[in-house]
Amino acid sequence: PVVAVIGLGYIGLPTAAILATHGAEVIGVDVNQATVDAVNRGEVPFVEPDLEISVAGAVSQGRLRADVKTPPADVFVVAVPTPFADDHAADLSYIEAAADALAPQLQGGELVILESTSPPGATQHMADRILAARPDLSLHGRAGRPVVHFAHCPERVLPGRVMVELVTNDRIVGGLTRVAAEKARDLYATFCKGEIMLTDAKTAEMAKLVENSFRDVNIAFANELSMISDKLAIDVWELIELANHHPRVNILQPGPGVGGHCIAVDPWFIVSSAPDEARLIRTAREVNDDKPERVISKVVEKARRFRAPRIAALGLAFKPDIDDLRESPARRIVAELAKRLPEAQIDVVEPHIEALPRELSARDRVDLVSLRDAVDAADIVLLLVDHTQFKEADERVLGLAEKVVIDTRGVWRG
Ligand code: SAJ
Repeated sequence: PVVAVIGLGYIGLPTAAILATHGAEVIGVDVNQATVDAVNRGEVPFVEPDLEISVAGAVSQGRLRADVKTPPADVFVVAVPTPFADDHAADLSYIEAAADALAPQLQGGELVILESTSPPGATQHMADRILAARPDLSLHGRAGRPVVHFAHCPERVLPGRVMVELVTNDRIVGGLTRVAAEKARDLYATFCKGEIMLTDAKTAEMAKLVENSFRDVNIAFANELSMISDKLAIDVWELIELANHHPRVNILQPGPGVGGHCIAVDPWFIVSSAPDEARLIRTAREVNDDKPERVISKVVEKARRFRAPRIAALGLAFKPDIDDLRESPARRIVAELAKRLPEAQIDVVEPHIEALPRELSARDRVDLVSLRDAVDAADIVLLLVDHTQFKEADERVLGLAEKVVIDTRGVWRG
C-alpha cells in the first residue's frame, strides 16, 4: 500500500521507516521543511539508536520520501503532538490540521489511523471533522457514499529503544468500526511481532492514558512517602526497600519530580474528560508537580548557612542515561535556584550534553563542569538524576562527608 505518515517526530519517523522496510511505499509528511529535507537526504534530526540506518536504507531504495504536502494514499497515519492547554485540556489543533490536510485527498476506501496520544473521543472527533469536510464520504457506507475507515493505534515505545519496541511490543488497535480495526491490524502485522489486540477507538485511547497514569500514581505514592519520611526523619529508601520485601508490595522510587512528555501529560487528559471522577489521578499529578518545589525549598534553606554558596547540581536530564532535557524536573530546579539564589555559584554536571540549555547558559553564575570539579568546589551537592556515572562514583573518593548532600534519588546511601 501507499502510506502517508503525517508528523515525522519521535514516533512518526520510526513508524514511517519500519513500514517502508516492510513493503509499503511511504511518504512522510511534516510542516518543517528542514525535517523534510533531512529525511530526503536519509538523515534523522534527533538521536534514536538504529533509526538513521533504517531511514537511510529506505530512502536509498526509493521506498521512503518526505514532503511538506499531504499526498493521496491508501493509509494515513497521523502522529502529531497533542500538548495540553493551560486548563490541562488536550490541544487537538495539530490533529485537526492533519485532518484538514488529508480530507481533500480521500476517495473512499482509505484507512486513517490516529497514533498520537489522545483524550477519549479524539478519533471520533477527527473522523467527524473529516466527514464534515467530505459529505460525499461516510463511516458506514450509507446512502451509497463510499466508506472511510478510522482507527486509533497508540504507541507505547520507550525512547532509546524505539526500533526494538516497535517490533516486539504488543499493540492495541481500536477501530471506530470493526472493519477499520481489522484493516489497521493487518497493517501493523506487517512489522509487529507482538500480540495485536482489537477494541473500539475510545477504549484504545483510554488504555494508553491509563498505562501512563498507573505509573504516575505509583510514583506519586513514592514521592509522598519521601515527604512524609522527611518530616518523620526516616530514610525513605530504606523504608521502601523493606516494605518491598512483602510479596505483594512493589513501591516505585521517589525523585525530584516526574519529567518527560508522556507521564506528566497523559493523566491530565483523563482528568479533563472526567473531572469529578478522576480524583486520585488528579491528586497524583499535583503531588508529582509539587515535588520540584519541595527540593528547591530544601536547597534554599540549606544555602542560608553560606554567604555565597557553591552548589554542585548533578544531572539535568529527565531520567537516567539519556540526553533528553524536555520537561525535566532537574532542569526546572536548577533554573529556579539560579533565580532564587542570585549570589550562589551553580556548577551543573550533565555528562550527556555539550552545552547548557539557553535559559541556564545565559546566567552568569551557572556553568557546565566535570563531576570532580563540581564536587570539589561545592558546599552543597544536589543529586537530581541517577545517571550511571554518578552511581558509580565513590562517595569517599568524592569527599561527600564534608558537604551538605541533598540526594533526591537515593544514590548515595552510605
Ligand atoms: N520516575 C520516578 N520514579 C520511578 C520511575 C520513574 O521518579 O520509580 C520518573 C523518571 O525519573 C522520569 C519520569 O518518572 O522523570 C518518567 O520516566 P519513565 O521511565 O517512567 O517513563 P517515560 O516517560 O520515559 O516513558 C513512558 C513509558 N510508560 C510506561 O512505562 C507506563 C513508555 O512505555 C511510554 O511509551 C511512554 O511513557 C510514552 O510515550 O507514553
